[in-house]
Amino acid sequence: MKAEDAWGARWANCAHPLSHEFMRIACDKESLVVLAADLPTIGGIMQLIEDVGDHVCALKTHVDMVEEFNMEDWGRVVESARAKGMLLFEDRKFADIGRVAQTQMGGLYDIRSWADLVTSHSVSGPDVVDGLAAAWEDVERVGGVLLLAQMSSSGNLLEEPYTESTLEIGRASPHVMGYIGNGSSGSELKMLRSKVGEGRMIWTPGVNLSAEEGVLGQRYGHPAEAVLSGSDAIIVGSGIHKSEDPISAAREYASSSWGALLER
Ligand code: 5BU
Repeated sequence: MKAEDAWGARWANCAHPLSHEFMRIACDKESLVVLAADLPTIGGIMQLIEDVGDHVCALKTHVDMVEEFNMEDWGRVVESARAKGMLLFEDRKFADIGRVAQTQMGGLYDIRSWADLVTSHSVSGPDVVDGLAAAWEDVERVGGVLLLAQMSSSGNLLEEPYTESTLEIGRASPHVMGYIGNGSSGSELKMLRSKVGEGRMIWTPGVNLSAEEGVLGQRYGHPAEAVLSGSDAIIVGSGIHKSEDPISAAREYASSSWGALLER
């Protein structure tokens, strides 16, 4: 299916090149799944990519949870994700002043050199986004930022006025590809979508086909409901990597999210 037909107004109105890249991949794979590869070893992540990479559009990582991290082995992860046609997305949740965020994009993990997308809090103000963009510029790469407008964890402090200020920061920067929304709540997502409009993506963690509650305060909603409420990508971790059959699970999340997009 052609991306502009599947995505409609979103395709026409999103300006960030990586949003189009994502929408194209989603159409190729008939899936809106972003895989949260929350595993502690490089071998485990490699195996997961091998197993489910054909059904997911992006690999979301937390590099700082990987034991014995080194750039050489990480390069293999990056390579195999790219070979499977996935975007690389480091869920770093930056939150410092711009200059420090720019420096943190380098360092041991050198996120700027391989990540296409990163998450950032907006709590420190708009300059954090400029710092992240400057870091990609330093290595002559283009990247996109997803600002946390909502979270899925219970009792989080990202209330409506904070969400609105976050959207203001996002509107002012071409580097902000979109926002993280709370996938566990259709009503919160509809509200967020109505404020965001068509020009930015909303990606949502907090989705699971079977569970309603995760460990330590994680909340879950149904992936199809999230997409129907305005989410453009469902971020799925344990629903896939903790499943007894990750391949079938990835297929189910793919078809549930893709079906909901076509319905939308
Ligand atoms: P789960 O296993 O599907 O619950 O994993 C969810 C992932 O999404 C995990 O990597 C979190 O770091 C990430 N996440 C989240 O769960 N909720 C949020 O509000 C944000 C990120 Br932001």
